[in-house]
Amino acid sequence: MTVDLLLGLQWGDEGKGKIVDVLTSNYDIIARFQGGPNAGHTLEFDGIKHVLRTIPSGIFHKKSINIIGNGVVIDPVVFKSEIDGLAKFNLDIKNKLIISRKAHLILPTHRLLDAASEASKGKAKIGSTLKGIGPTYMDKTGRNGIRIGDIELEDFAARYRALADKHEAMIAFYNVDIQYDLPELEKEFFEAVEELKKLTFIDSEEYLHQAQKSGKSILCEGAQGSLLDVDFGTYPFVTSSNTTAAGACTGLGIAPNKIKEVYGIFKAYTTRVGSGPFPTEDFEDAGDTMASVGNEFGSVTGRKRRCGWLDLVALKYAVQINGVTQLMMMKGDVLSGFETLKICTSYNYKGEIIDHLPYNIEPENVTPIYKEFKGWKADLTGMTTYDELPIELKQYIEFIETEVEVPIKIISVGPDRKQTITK
Ligand code: 2SA
Ligand code: MG
Repeated sequence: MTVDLLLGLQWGDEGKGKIVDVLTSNYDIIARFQGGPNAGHTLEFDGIKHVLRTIPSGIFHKKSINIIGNGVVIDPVVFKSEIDGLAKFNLDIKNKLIISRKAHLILPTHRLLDAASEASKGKAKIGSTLKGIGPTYMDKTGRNGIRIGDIELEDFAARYRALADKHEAMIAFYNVDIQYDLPELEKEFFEAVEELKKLTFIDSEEYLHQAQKSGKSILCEGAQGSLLDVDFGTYPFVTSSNTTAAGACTGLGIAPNKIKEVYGIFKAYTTRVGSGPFPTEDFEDAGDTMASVGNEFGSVTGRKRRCGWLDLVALKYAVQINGVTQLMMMKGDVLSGFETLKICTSYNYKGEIIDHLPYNIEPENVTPIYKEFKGWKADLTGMTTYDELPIELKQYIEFIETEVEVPIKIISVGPDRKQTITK
């Protein structure tokens, strides 16, 4: 029996989808534990590129069962389009994908509330993906939410109406200009709910408990990144779930002492999409080069991602909170061609040099302090072994390992499954 956990250590988009896909053949079950259609997990194989939103990244492997846990929020409309998009792959969705009855539903009015809340904030907006994530988790913790299991109840429509009516009053309260046609959105919603009903609903905590007892291996798949965690991220510029290791326990019903390996995924540099502080953000050529070479655009919203150097202060913080046991470094290939590379090793925080993440990392408080590294010219994308990598990249990797005190076990040198080097 094994339960391992994989999560992003930065602000999301570290490449989790690719690594789950690479690791999937080692696991019987892949389980998502938080987030929802704000996630965009990109997988590339056999010349195909596919973005998954709510569905776990093990769906393309013949063997694995994919679970959407209680901690996830599901929008039936997005979900239906995801299922439709998978039709051409002839996957046995009905048997390979199962959903927790305790997962919460995103209603059309949750999306509208998200838009109204963002519009009301003006310049201070969070930069939400506007998928209704925040309002849905608010209803969950406020004990007003509707869950997947409720779809099976006779009074589902009445429960829906009561909550949607309340949301409409709240939208009016925001007093912002939001245009919408609710009957049209509801038509689409209820049609999608009918499609959702064709899938398998389970009590996933019990399923996972039995799976563990019968010796099955489980990989828990995180979404977004540790710095977007509602407790430990750069609040309020965060998402509304626990993206860190503890989220896997609450989002699946897996006990903490059952988790063995914690795989921490990070990019060789840093990106962030949406608002909020980002100490190592680069506004010069380096940032632009990372964005264009790394194709740094949101896989859900298409937004350009902000780019900058690797931040070891933030990385150490994430490693510590998650108890990371193995690191995986993505997109090293994007750094090929830089004369000099930089890694932030500490912060000047209000005049004091610190190497931990303080309460407030707004730019007026924090100036990053960098160590420089010699760059390399070689194209890494065809390399298959650690030995082949340029000495300068090895020095970069080994510096990170020494500082963070966790080994880097996988180095990704391109988006395809095959472009993955094991160390
Ligand atoms: P939300 O939608 O309310 O959870 O947004 C709150 C903040 O969390 C950020 N966030 C993300 N950051 C990076 N990647 C995410 N997923 C998509 C992707 C994003 C996209 O994989 O590319 O396509 O733009 C993601 N989801 C949420 C968000 O930017 C806010 O800062
Ligand atoms: Mg993504």
